[in-house]
Amino acid sequence: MTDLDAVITAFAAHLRTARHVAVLTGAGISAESGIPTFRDAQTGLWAHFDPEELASPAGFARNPALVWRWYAERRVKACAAQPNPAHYALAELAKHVPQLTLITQNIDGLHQRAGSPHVIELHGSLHHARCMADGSVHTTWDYDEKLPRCPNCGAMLRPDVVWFGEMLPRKALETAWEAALKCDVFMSIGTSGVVEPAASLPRVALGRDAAVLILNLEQATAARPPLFTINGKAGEVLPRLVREAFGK
Ligand code: BV8
Repeated sequence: MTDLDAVITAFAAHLRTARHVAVLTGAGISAESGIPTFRDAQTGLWAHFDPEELASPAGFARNPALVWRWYAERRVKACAAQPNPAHYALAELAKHVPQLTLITQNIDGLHQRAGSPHVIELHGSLHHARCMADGSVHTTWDYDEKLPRCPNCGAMLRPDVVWFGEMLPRKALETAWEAALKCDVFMSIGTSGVVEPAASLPRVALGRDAAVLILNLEQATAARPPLFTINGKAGEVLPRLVREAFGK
């Protein structure tokens, strides 16, 4: 039995008896859908832009057309992408545990398309734009001189995402924090765990003695239960984990 087999067997046992599973996902869960991770996204035209520069109020104020072009391209990629087995495994897992809270840092909407019923989007969505004047949120918009305009008042729209330096949606963050405090099993999938306050969620769960799995491609650190680490692809590991736990 390999280390991976042992961790999957051990963590599957926690899933089988879980009362409340909380899951935090990052860009890595969408990588196998062909969507570059946040830091890998800087290729081609974007190679010489710092994502934190583009994903910031100052970056948008400086060059709204450039930032809109970046989000428009990412939106096209997200719409063309398909959920991968990792997204579907989490949708399947929700059918087998009493309570599952799915929290994502991603803005691509792939969890919803995989059938996950309630998705907490901590950092907003590529598929929404917000009016900078009246705060209305839109799922379709027209461009005027390369900039989307509010159909209500004509003011400029901005991507309805959380930029660096901006507060997260209060309800989303409260729900995520409460899930990390109350869950008995926590999974962190495909995130480098750099961006706060999302990055603190696994630590909050661990502090409450939840069983915690960190699954990404980073060099797995030595871990002792209730902390488990797997260095592996979410699209391969998650389906195995759900099958091991529930035979599905
Ligand atoms: C805020 C939306 C109050 C836009 C994003 C302490 C407390 C609070 C705030 C801070 C703090 N310290 C610093 C801050 C400020 C800042 C921050 O955290 N900065 C970092 C750089 C240190 N936080 C904020 O500004 C937040 N606001 O807290 O407001 C405040 C403000 C200022 C100062 C104090 C308090 C707002 C943060 C939200 C920013 N918006 N996204 C957009 O997408 O365009 S962040 C964006 O980057 C993502 O949403 C995500 O959160 C993050 C990227 O992280 P990952 O998803 O992890 O992706 P990454 O590429 O890094 O890693 C991919 C991972 O996947 C890797 O681990 C890889 O191994 C793995 N992987 C790859 N392939 C696979 C895989 N794993 C499995 N399978 C695979 N196939």
